Amino acid sequence: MHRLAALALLAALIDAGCGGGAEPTTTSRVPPVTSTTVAAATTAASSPTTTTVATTSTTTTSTTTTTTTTISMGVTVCPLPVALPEGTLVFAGGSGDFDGDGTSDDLLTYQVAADNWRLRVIFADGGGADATIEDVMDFAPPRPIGGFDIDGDGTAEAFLTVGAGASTTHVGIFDVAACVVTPVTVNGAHTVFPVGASVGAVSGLSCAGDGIVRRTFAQRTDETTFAGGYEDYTVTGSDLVSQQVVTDALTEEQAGVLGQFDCGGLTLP
Ligand SMILES: [Ca+2]
Ligand SMILES: [Ca+2]
Repeated sequence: MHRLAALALLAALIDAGCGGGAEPTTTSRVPPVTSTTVAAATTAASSPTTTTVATTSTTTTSTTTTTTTTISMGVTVCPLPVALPEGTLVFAGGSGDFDGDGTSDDLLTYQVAADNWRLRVIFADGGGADATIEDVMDFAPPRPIGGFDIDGDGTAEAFLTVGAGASTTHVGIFDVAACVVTPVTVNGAHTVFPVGASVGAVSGLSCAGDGIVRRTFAQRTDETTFAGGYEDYTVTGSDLVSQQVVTDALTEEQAGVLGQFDCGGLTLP
C-alpha cells in the first residue's frame, strides 16, 4: 500500500515538473528586451558618429571663410613701386610704420633727374608710394630720416632732409595715407624746418606725439643776449596750423638748447 502510494506521488510530481517547465522557457524568451537593447545600442552608436563628422567639417569650412574675409577687408595692399633704373642715386636708411599695420616700413630718396628728387615709402608687404620732393638744394641731396607719429593717429609721418645750410639741416615732413604720400604744408607751403645753430642764430624742431609740432628759434641781439622762443602748430590732415608764438629775451645758454631736433628717436643723417 505504501509502495503504491509512493509511486503515485512520484508520478504526480513528474507530471507537475514537466508542465511547470514550460513557464520558465516562455519567460526566458522575453528576448524582445535583448533585441531592443541591441538595436538601440547600434543606432545610438552610429548616430553620434555621423553627427560628429558632419559638425567637424562644417566648423572647418566656416572658419576658413571667416579668415579669408578678414584678410581681404583688413589690409590695403598698395601697388608695387616701379623698379628704379640701374645707376639711380638712392639714399636709404629711414624706417617707420607708415600704414599702421604694426610692421616697419622703409623710406628712401632717389634722383630722377638733376633737379628732380623723389621720396619713396616701401611697405613691409612689398607695396609702395612715391612723391616728388620740392625745394631741394642742389648741393644737399635729400635723405630719409625716418618715421614718427606726430599726431598720434597710429601711422607715422615721414621725415627727411630737404636741404642744408652752413650750420643747419632743413627738415621736411610728408604724410602717408591710403597709398598716397603728401607733403605736409604750413599756409600752403611745404614744411621746411631748419635745425641747427650758428654764432648768431639757433633753430630746432620738436614733436611730442600729441599733435603739436613745435618750431624753436633764437636770434642773437648782442654779445650775451638772444631774442627767441617757439611756435606751436597743430596737425590737421597734412596741414600744420600755427596756434601760438611765444618769444622772450634769452641768455646764450637758454638759446643754445633750442637748436635741437627732438621727434621720438629720430636723428639727422
Ligand atoms: Ca607698416
Ligand atoms: Ca600720424
